[in-house]
Amino acid sequence: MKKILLVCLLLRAFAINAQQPLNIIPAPVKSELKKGNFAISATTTIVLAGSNLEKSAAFLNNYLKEIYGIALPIATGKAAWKNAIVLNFDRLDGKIPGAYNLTVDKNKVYIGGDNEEGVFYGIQTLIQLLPVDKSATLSIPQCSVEDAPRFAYRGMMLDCGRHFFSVDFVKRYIDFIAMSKMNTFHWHLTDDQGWRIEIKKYPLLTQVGGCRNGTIIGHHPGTGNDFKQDCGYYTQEQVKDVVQYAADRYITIIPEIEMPGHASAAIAAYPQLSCFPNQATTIYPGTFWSGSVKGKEVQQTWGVFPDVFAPTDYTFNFLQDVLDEVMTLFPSKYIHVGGDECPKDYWKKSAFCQQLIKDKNLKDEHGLQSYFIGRMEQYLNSKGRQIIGWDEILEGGLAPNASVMSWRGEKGGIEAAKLHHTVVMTPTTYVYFDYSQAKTEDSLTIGGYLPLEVVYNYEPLPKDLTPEEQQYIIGAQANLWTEYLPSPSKVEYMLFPRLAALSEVLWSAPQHKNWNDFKNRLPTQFKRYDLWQVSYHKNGINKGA
Ligand code: TNX
Repeated sequence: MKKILLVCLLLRAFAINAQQPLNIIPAPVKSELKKGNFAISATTTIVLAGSNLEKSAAFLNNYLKEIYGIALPIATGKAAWKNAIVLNFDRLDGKIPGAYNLTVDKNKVYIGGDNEEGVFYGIQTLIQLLPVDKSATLSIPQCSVEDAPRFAYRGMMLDCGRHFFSVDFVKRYIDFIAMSKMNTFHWHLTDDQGWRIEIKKYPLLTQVGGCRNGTIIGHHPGTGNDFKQDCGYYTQEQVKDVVQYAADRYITIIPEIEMPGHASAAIAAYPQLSCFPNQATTIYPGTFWSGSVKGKEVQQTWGVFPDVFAPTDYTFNFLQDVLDEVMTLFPSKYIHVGGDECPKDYWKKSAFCQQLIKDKNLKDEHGLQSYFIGRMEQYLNSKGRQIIGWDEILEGGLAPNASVMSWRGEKGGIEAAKLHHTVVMTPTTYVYFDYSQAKTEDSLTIGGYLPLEVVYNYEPLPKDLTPEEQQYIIGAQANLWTEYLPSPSKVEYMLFPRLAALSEVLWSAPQHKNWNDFKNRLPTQFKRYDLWQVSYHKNGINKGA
């Protein structure tokens, strides 16, 4: 009897352990709820006790203003720590930037970050302690939190090639990432259906490549064409503004310029980039098309297309020029060069390509793809940057310093980590947010089935790797491809609440994760989504919905 009682008590202790006393997502390392509250009012002062913390204070103030209609005074130096939100540095010696302590007592909120990022993440936790009711007084519970991130790379991608999204929405998306304590925005800027970044040396990229004459209606191959022109691109001034906006939120933007495949929009602008410049774009029978097909066209349907970049000096010079401008805009260590889904049909038919394969002693067209990426890597490395590409860049041999985004499952990532290359995990099976969230979706999606629980239970470190090899997996990222996401509200609908689950995968150590407990914290998060006025999938909690 005594033994049973002991087992029961132990079980209860474990259950309590896994339960978070505060509704914070992602789950922190340690948190404790105390008695009493602290009320933030218009006279509460944000005290900058450490230097360079203005960005965190500004973020909090913007949030308070937008959601609750108040902004707090900011003081520096030795202002009193009473009726205050104190931002400071604590020495925590975190392995990865972003550790922080937060305490709320009857006089103040205290946030001590290991570094600037840590203070910023402490602010994100504070935001989650605020009431989810607009009319309430801003009363928060007294508590203490100790926290630190698990992975260094915590990413989210947005495809602005298939559908263009405004600068305002891109900034909102960056805010969503920041509030999830994530630090990387992968900006997919070029694809077959649109080239979205201004390149001064090649104005036709956006004038021609930034517009398509129509889009198929419904799921591929579709039921018709909408016959609507669809245009849009970001000017370099706008890009600089977005990069700064992200940096103020401790987010790095990795730009992606697709090569050698997914290049129809660039080829429509500059046909010389193709192996067969004079051959019109092939429109396959059954494709619903808007307008005539005079020559090279921006694609109006979804899929993979055979007209890819020719590996000529013209193309390499063009891409180097493009990347020169891209590098002046984006200070990121990584430049994403795509590399996925490059059909080899045209390279097989091209006498030039076949000669190049012989001249360079390459095995085949996969060798040619590897040569292509290798040349671009050499160029980017010479400018002090690193390349990252989709896992197809492994085929035919990986460029010496390349990092890999493993999307076709975890296989590519495992292979690359064994070769001691840095890896970001983004497998379709766990983090493709364009897939359906419910078995029967209420709106059009690309297909697939990726419910919240599957995202939540994703473990980015594969068991097949040794601990030494696992160190090459720097983190993970979810991808939001937008073939079937024509509007910001649809993007949000596919993002939420799966972004919350992803944030916990990336931030919280496995021993602090618990699906049932996450589900208990979710209703508060849903109320916060309502406060933000975003669309979200409400079915997330029901298994098999
Ligand atoms: C594959 S993931 C692609 C994208 C599509 C996506 C749709 C990857 C590197 N390529 O071009 O949009 O599937 O889920």
